[in-house]
Order: sequence, then structure tokens, then C-alpha cells
Amino acid sequence: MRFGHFDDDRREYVIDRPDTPLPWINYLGTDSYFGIVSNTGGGYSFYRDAKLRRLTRYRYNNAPRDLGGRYVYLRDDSDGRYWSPSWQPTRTELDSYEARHGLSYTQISSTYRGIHAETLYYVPLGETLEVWRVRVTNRRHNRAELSLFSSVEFCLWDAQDDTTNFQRNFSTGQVEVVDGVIYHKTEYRERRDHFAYFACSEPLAGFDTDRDAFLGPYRGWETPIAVERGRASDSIANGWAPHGSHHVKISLAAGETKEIVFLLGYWENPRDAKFDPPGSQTVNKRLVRPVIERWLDGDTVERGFEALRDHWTKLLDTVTVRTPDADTDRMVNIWNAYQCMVTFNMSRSASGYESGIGRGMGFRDSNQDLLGFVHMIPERAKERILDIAATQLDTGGAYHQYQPLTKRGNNDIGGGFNDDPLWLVLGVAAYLKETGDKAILDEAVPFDNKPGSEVSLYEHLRRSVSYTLDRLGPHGLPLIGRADWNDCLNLNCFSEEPGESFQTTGNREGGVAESVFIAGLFVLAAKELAEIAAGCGFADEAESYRQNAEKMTGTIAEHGWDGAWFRRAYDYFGTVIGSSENAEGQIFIEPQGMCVLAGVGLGDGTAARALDSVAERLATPHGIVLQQPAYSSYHVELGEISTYPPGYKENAGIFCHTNPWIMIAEAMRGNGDAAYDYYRRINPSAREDISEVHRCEPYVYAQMIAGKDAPTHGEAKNSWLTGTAAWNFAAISQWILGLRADFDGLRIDPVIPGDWDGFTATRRFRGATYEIEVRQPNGPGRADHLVVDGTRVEGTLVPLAPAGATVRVEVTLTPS
Ligand code: BGC
Ligand code: IFM
Repeated sequence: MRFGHFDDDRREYVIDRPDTPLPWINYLGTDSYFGIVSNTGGGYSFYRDAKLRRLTRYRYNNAPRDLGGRYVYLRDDSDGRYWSPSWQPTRTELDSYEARHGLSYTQISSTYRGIHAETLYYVPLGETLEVWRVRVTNRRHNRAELSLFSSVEFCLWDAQDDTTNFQRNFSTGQVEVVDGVIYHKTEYRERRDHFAYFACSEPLAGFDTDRDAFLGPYRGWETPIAVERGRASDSIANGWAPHGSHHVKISLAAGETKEIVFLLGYWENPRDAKFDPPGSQTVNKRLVRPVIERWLDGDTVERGFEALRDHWTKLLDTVTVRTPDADTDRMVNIWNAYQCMVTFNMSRSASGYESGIGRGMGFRDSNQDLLGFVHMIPERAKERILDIAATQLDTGGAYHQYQPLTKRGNNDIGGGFNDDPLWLVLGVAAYLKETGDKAILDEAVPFDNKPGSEVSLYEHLRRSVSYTLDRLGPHGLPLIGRADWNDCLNLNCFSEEPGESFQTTGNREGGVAESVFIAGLFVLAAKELAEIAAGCGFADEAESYRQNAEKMTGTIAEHGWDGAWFRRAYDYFGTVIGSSENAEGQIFIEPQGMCVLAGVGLGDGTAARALDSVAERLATPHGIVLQQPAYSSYHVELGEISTYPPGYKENAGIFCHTNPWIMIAEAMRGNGDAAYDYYRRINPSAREDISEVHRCEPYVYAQMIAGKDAPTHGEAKNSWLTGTAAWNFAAISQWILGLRADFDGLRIDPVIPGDWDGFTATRRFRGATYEIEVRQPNGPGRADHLVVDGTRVEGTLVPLAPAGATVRVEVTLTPS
């Protein structure tokens, strides 16, 4: 069952009923001002940091699930009936409804009793404000007298404090209304330089800035007293809950349309006017007001919208493919790439499943996200790499997360996730392959943001690798620390007291649990760093990284191979995890994927055996589960993993992030059918027809799909902010379609399904455009040579073309 459809030409997903199984959201903003918007207008906005600079309030875990947002109410002044044109919050049965989620914009339209309303929400490029363009059309035969009310509830900036510290916050809220603009200036007294504003293009019949005055006593968002009565009360909030609402009267002849623009914005004063109040001459007249005037203008809004669309066209044009499969095309060309950009901006901070408060940017996460967006915005990838590296410690270790506003390591979460540093090597390698910009390696980057501690980025990479080598366990495998990629495999905790949980036992000092996954990741990272070192002329270092990779490969063979698959780990007591010796948790997906990605076992048949075991034991029609058998009870010595009921999250859920590792591994062994089959099982577009089972948005990946042990097998959760986005993009575009940036050129090495007769693609790479045509005339095959502008080139690497060139590449895949 579907709840909408893809409109590929407009690059939109069109939702055609408001009661989707879960709120189906989208993101506004591309740069520093962001918002979440659901298909019914729910969501919130923030400037840079969803925790520290929250503009609007949101109530999590609510019933209904999605309440609080950018609401508009319409009221028929002839009979007092009122409704929400985005359905929520009044949930009036509308005569028509449609929500179009596009790239960084959402448009919600509906008709109710002959009044059509269409609201477009977007953030103009380079601005710190969001536009709501509301168009109201009278489709009745006679004149309509209407009232329109806007509504946002301000958050008192620090979203954590806002949710908890009422004793203070009920007295701090402050607003100011000047020339119809509502300024939310809580914290201004403390001599902070930022405020929010909410403006409207029309003359006002009234306004409200006090939530309780707008809603009325004991009323909720579905029955605001101001709307019911058809009159705002010009309230001024003094503490309690600052709110923004404009009341506009509209008189429409039959067939007439009226456009009204609202702006919700963030403003930070420049130094010379730092603490001047929003309504002052300097700030209001000279600084903010001109911006507001400009964006309240309909033509500016239209042009801004076109600019946003062009911006996306330019980004997405970097890679476009035309394959025999529409689900593949729309994910690669539109939605998967878009989701990668969203994970770039949000990391794991703000979604329908992340409060925006709990997490900042992840060290591990952001490095992996890079794999999915570096080709679209290399300059920003560079900036991101340098920010991440600046949070690294001089031991080579890392804070697990940092706050985007301060760019400082987040102490609440701490460190000790021993895989973290290695991801930096992969992130930098991806950047170098895409851009060839070796100068980044010489950038001076501090440790832990401490001035004076700067070393080259290259030195940071060295430390990432030595961090692992300095921490090997009893079997010579890397120590896992608090956890590796699997946050929930906490093997250094055990219980000394009955009733102790993994949270309280934490990461025991001196814990010697080891990770085969980190061993695989190490091999991959060391090989990449060897190539980087070689490219910089450090031949000896390159050789030593190669030797370390080889040695670790040997250790994996000796202590990490279980006979039919790679083992997962050894716990605090030296007990093997992920082995046929275990009663549960015998085989885990992560080391099968990561070891093969690193090339381990490709030469001796063990990789193939491991992948066969994945197919036999872990694959389901909805994707590949994380491990089997699921843990049926809690084991404190395994940590959080066993706290989850079987089939959910890390306890044998289909953790979608890991599935592309297996797709890539299958492609590496030349099995295009298997790689693509796994790809389709979790491709959200290919699952659109089972939206009632999948339940999350069909246009983006979710972190998890319930595994075969779960009663809700096939149900997705935690959509949007997941490494699944970047890794699936890599799996399909770089390994299955085989278009891979490499240090010395563009590699084209497709491993596609046997029944495809080929595909075409366009790839922008280092300033040149490559027009690629791949043919597979005689069943599954690989390329052993390319034809580049008519000339045969042996192998699969297209030599670098000068910037500005257009290069034609023909590839024929032949059975070996
Ligand atoms: C949570 C896990 C979760 C992971 C990623 C951890 O902090 O405890 O349950 O899977 O983060 O979301
Ligand atoms: O690897 C982690 C990731 O960093 C956050 N989400 C869950 C993954 C597995 O635990």
C-alpha cells in the first residue's frame, strides 16, 4: 500500500493523504539555518545547532506523534468555521490534500469548502531565515471573508534547558513587537547578541506573542481561542511561553488568489550593534528590517526558490545514472544523494528519532557521511574534515561527538570508541580521491582544539593508525574499548554485583576485549594510508603501513576466522563472540563486510565462504540482519546489544548501515546479482508498495528495519540520519555501477546484475565531465579495458582529463 508517489521530474515525493503511518518529514536549509518539516507542517527550526540555538519549541514523544510546528489557521469569518490547511493541528477532514517534499523545501496544499491554500516552506540560500509563502484561492462562486492566523511557539534557545528548567524559564521570556514584526529576544538581557523574528507581508488585524493568550486556558493547538473568536489579543509575553502569531484579514472575490509571506528568522548582531535591542533604530531600521523587507517581497521569494532549485540541480548533476531500474535511478540521482547532504548537515542530531539535544556531530558518523557527499561539495568536506580532526586527542583517540556550534568535543559522551580514529583515514582518503588536493595533508590542525598543539593533518592520520597499534589485545587484535562501530557491543563491562547493568559497569579500566571488526577496519585504513603516504613520497612509511596491514590480516586469519565466517570479537574474559561455539550471536554481519572490504580473504576463498554464510544465515527478504541467533536474554557482559528485544536495533535488527558492506563485498567478488539483490531489498523506493509494513518515508533510508525475530519484521525505524545513506550511495554508485574516484583518476569497474544489458552515466570529476556508456551484451561480466574517446585503455582507470573537458568512455563487460 502507498501513501503517495514519486514525481521524478520535479524531484519530489508527493504524499496524498495526511495520515501517513508516521510523520514523513523533510529538511529545510542548506547551510546554517535549518528546520524539520513534516507532511502536516510539524517540526522545528534552529540555527546551526539543534541543541544550543533552537528557534522553535517541539514536544517529543507526543500524542499525536507530531505536534508543534509552522502552523497556519484559516477561518471563514462568515460562519466562524476554522481549519488547518496542513491538516494538523485541527485535523479537519479536508476536501483535498497534497504534500510535496522536494529538495530543501516542502509545499503543502489543500482545499476545504472551496478555499484552496498552498504553503511553500523553504530557506533561501545564504540567509538565516525561512519563508512561508501562503497562497489562498477562493474557488467558491461568491466572495469569501477569511481570517488567517500564523503560529509558532518560540523555544528559549537552549533546547535542553527549555525542556527542563521551568522555574527559571517561566520568568525569562521576552518579546518586542515593532511595526508588525514579532521579535523573540529572551536572553537579550544577558547581553547576548541574537534574537528571532517573525514577520508578515500584510497589514495585521492583530497579533499574539503570548501562547496562553493565543490558545486560551486549557486549550490546545486544535482549538486556539484567538482563531475561534476570530480576533488576536495583541498580547505581549512576559515570561511564560513566548509565541508568534499574526492575524491577517483576507477578502477574496470568486476565483481570486492572495499571496501572503511570513518570515521566521534568526539574527545575530554585528559587533558595533552587539547589544542594541531588536527594535532599536540601529538594529531594526538599519540591520534586520532591510532583510525582512527584501524577503517579504513575492518576487524575491520566487527568485530565491528558483535559486534553491538550481543549487540542487548543480549538486546532483555530479553523478547521474540511467539504468534499467527506476528505483535505482531515483535514489542515486535524487533521494539518496539528498539524504547524504542532510546527514552532512545534521550528522545524527535532529530528526524524528533524534531530539537534537542528545547528540552533536559524530566523529565516526561524520567521517562516514563524507563518503556520500564529498563529490558534491568538496570544499565543505574539507572544512568538515579539519573540524573533525581538530577534536582528535594527541593520543590519536577521539571524542565520540562534538557540538556543531562550538566545534568542541562533547564531554558528556566521552571517548574510548576504539574504531573512531580509523574512520578519519577513510574520510580523508575519500576526499583525496575525489579532489586530488594533497595540500590538505599539510593543513595545521590542533588536538582537542588546543591552540599551540597544531600538527599537520597527515600527522593526525598517523596517530589514528598508531592509536590502534598501541592498543592490541591478547590475540594481537585491536582492543575494542567502550565499543566499536557497534555502539551496543560493550564487552568490557561485566557485573560484580547482582543487578548491575552495562550502563553502570561501563568500560572497565584495563579491559582487554578485542574486535575483529576493528582489525578489518584497520587493514582497510592502513592500506589507504599506505597509498596516501606513497603519494606524498614517503615510501618507507607506506611500506610500514602495508606491512602492518599484512600482519593484521594474518592475525585475523589466525584468531578471527571461525571456519565458515569471520568472528566478531573476544570479550573481557577472552571468550570468543560471533562463533559457532556461542549459543547465540554466532555470526555477525560487521566483520564479514569490513574484512572483505579490506581485502581480507579475497585470495584464499575465506571471503567467499563468509559471504555464503551471510546469505545462508543472515539474509531475509527485508535485508540482512545484524547477527544470529538473536540474544534471547540480557547478558551484562555483552552490554547494550542484549538489552534490545530480538530483532530490534543491534540485537539482530536489519541494521541498514551494514548491508552495503555486504553489497560491496559481493561486488568485489564479482557477484553482481547478489550485490544488487541486497541493494533492492532495503532500497526505500523499491519498498514503497509495502509502505504499510515499512511505515517510514519511502524516499530515504532508515537506520533499521525490524529483523526476522521481531514481531514487526519489515518495519523501518529511525529514518534519515544514518550512515546507511552514505554507504548505500557508495555501494550502488561506486561498486555496483562501479564509478569510483581514485587517487589517480576515475575508475570504472561495474559489477551489475546479469540480466542488465548495461547503463549510462554522467560523472563530473575534478572539473571534467565523463559521459559513460556501459554495455553487458553476453551476461554477467567485468571490464578489462575501457575505450576512452575512441582509444583503448587497458584496465579500468580513466586517466585524468583536463578541467573543462568532456570525455566519452565506453565499457563492455565480458564474462571471464
Ligand atoms: C545507543 C544505541 C544506538 C546507537 C546509535 C547508542 O548510543 O545506545 O541504541 O543504536 O547509539 O543510534
Ligand atoms: O555505528 C553506530 C553509529 O555511529 C550510530 N548509529 C548506530 C551505529 C551502530 O551502533
